Amino acid sequence: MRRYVVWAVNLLALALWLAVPASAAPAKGDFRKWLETVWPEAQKIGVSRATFDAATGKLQPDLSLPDLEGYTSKSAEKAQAEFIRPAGGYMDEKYIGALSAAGAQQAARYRDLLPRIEKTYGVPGSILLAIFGRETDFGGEHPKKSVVQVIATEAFAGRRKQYFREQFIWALKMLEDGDVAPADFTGSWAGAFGLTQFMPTGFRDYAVDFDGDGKRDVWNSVADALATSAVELTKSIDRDGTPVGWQRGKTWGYEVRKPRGLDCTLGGYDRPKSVKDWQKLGFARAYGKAFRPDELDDPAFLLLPEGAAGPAFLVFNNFLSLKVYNYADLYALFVGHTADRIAGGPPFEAKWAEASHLSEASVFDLQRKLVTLGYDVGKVDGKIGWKMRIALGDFEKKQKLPVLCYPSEADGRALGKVAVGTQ
Ligand SMILES: [Ca+2]
Repeated sequence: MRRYVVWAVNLLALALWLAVPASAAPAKGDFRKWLETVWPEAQKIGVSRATFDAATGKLQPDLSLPDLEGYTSKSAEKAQAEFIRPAGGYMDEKYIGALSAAGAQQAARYRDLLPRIEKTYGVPGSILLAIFGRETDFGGEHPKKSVVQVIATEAFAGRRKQYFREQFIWALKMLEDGDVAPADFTGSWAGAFGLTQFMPTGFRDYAVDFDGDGKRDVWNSVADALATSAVELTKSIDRDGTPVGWQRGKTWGYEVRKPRGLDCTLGGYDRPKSVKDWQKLGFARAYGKAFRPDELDDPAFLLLPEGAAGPAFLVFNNFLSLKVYNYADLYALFVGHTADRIAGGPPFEAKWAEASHLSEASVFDLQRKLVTLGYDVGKVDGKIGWKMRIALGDFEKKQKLPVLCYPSEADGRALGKVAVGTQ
């Protein structure tokens, strides 16, 4: 949730602002009353009344934030849908190439630090640099939103109130403990802060003082921030409760060449096979490289971001660890691939198909129709995740359509007559 493409967010904020009727704003008095309901919870974890008052005395919600409840309209939803980029767009070669070149310079700059972090936590420097580059352009970006204000606003009027309420009390605890001075407590519009972007509970659970100056400073110390990211990766737990912490010495995955006549419904996180078994099905590594002998028996998942078209990947436990950091497949893939590039690896061998320019609204519509027919599409969220791809592939097989595991016009026509109940 905490990491988004900045341009999309700016446009979205603008679109929402244009679409918001001024009368929808909650009364200021409601916010004050709401703050007092948070006080007992803050007190319980050790926040003093003085810290609470100092942080909240003049606090007002920031109603310019995107996606607040009571602040969306049809036109805003439509505007948001237009900002969905196809996979190939996310994997822009120019951006990845530039980021990797800058990452290689950072690797030279931190050639003493990065091996020490890897020795301690098992996470390679190239992975941490890819995250560092992706999140804040290696510290070049300094998002200046007030973390307390953003998080309080989200807890008061956002769509994930409970989540942000917890973040809010832990943000207050950080002020109580002197982890950060109030004026320095700045971050992104999503409430994430520091060189590699943490939330308050992430800071609570993972922050380390790796440079040994007595302070856990994820804003100014590259050592502290990257080590904290490494700790977070080693402690990843999947949504279903499975520990998927980063495994020392293992890779995240590989781009692979697909066999002719590939059954794209083999792609998914509930159908692992050993690398050996994938090889038996005809999968081989891109560029004709060999798999590592010590990984041949490891469970691997087939990832097909664009279904039967576009590149294919076999990914391991460490990919799932990256996904906990940010649940989007494309984020994890971006980080894994950029890390390989920083370490001198080649670009993607296969071309991204840029298969879909579908809006989120039309994907949402297809999802609701597939659900009506009894398919499991995962979350009905307008995104083309792995369960949605498998559901489409199964549907396409049943309808004797080309099996693409990706939305096509033929799917749209075949699903066109399915009536779904209004919500
Ligand atoms: Ca430190």
